[in-house]
Amino acid sequence: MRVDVAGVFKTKVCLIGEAAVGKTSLIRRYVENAFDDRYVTTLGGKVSLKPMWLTAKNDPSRVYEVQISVWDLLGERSYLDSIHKEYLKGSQGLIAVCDITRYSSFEALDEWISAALRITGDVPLALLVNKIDLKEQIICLYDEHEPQEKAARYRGFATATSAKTGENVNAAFGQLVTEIVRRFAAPALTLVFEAK
Ligand code: G3D
Ligand code: MG
Repeated sequence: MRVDVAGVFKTKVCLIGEAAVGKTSLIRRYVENAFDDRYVTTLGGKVSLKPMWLTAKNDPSRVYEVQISVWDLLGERSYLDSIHKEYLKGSQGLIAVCDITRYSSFEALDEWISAALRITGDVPLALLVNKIDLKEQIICLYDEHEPQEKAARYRGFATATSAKTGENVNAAFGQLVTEIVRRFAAPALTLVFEAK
């Protein structure tokens, strides 16, 4: 089968959420497929690039290349009004991250998400409950439907991830980017993503 790259889409995705929830680790896992236990505080915005390919479901010979720039932000809410505004501008998708071991980081996401959406406008959203590898070690678990309910309020989806094991990381980024392409570039297409 001949596969044509029918188009190249460029898109910007920003990660938001409290400090130490795993934003930088998720990006490393997604972009480099690596996990580093050394704590590296993000001192500014860092941009990582990752290509992805989407195939039209009804016509697998049509392949779309998506160039994603993933922006890593400071984990401080107090920066939301100043520094983050510049980073969030032009973002076509948001990844809101919380930590399964810290319920407060989940509660804080309402503030993060609504502030970010004010800057980006209505864009697709992924809510990631990260550090799912620690699920067995904690007592206070999230109510099963809570993340999905919160995400739905912003017309997004929720999923559990682990930057440490890689569980669901590619799938979450893939689903978000698929929705971005569907919303902004190819609304008539049904697309399935292939992680490469
Ligand atoms: P941030 O960018 O949101 O501030 P980091 O968060 O990516 O810097 O991660 C903060 C801490 O959480 C780091 O550990 C990191 O290794 C850890 N971490 C990130 N993702 C996961 C995960 O999925 N599972 C587990 N078990 N740990 C994770 P330290 O110990 O350096 O604070
Ligand atoms: Mg960081």
